Amino acid sequence: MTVRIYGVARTRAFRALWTAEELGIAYEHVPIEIGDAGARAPEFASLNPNGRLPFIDDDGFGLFESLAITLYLAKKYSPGKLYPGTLEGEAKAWQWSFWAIAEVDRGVNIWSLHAVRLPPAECDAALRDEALKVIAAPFKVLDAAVAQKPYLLGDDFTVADLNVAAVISRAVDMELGAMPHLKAWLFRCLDRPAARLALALKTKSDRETPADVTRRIAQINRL
Ligand SMILES: N[C@@H](CCC(=O)N[C@@H](CS)C(=O)NCC(=O)O)C(=O)O
Repeated sequence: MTVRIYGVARTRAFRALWTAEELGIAYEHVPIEIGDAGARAPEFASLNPNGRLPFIDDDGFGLFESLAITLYLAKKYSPGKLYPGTLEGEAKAWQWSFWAIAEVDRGVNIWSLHAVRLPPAECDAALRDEALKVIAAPFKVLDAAVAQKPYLLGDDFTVADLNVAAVISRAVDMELGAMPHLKAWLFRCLDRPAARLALALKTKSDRETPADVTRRIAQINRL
């Protein structure tokens, strides 16, 4: 039985791909694009009626929302290891996951589009600066959280780290000198063999994304 992961690696599908690599499970990557020719095509409506990426099909069980997917896979395939084994550990993994989505996901995406991914002439400096302002306070919180320990929950890498590091993975291109603990932690997470494999897919897919698709990403997602 194979988990099918839908979505080009450039998208939030990266989060699911990294998790699958971390778990060492057999999976099939279906690198469909955003939009009408991909995730919004009628055949995918039952898997994700939102028409967004990623979603998975685990032996007939469909799931959308990237961090619900990573938490589900970690709990199913690595309880007590990648997925914390205690109630409190589980709650902390949820805490950091919801935090990442609510506090930094959109800001990092806006920054990355208007600092790195759009053609330079189309980058909006005001949007980029506003995004940096929005993420400044939560980034300080994260910096403090990993100042005294290697990972968010303590000595071991867990799905809490994977989720937060995956959400802010594009922050590797930011100037992070003022947040040395966050920077060291982020690079530690992204240097894991499983992360490197998933990042290679993402980098390849970034390179293969034409400028008009990047423009569409900014438009569709109002970034
Ligand atoms: N909260 C969702 C967001 C999903 C999302 O916005 N995905 C983007 C790609 S990274 C997408 O599919 N955008 C195209 C669209 O909305 O049509 C998650 O984390 O899975």
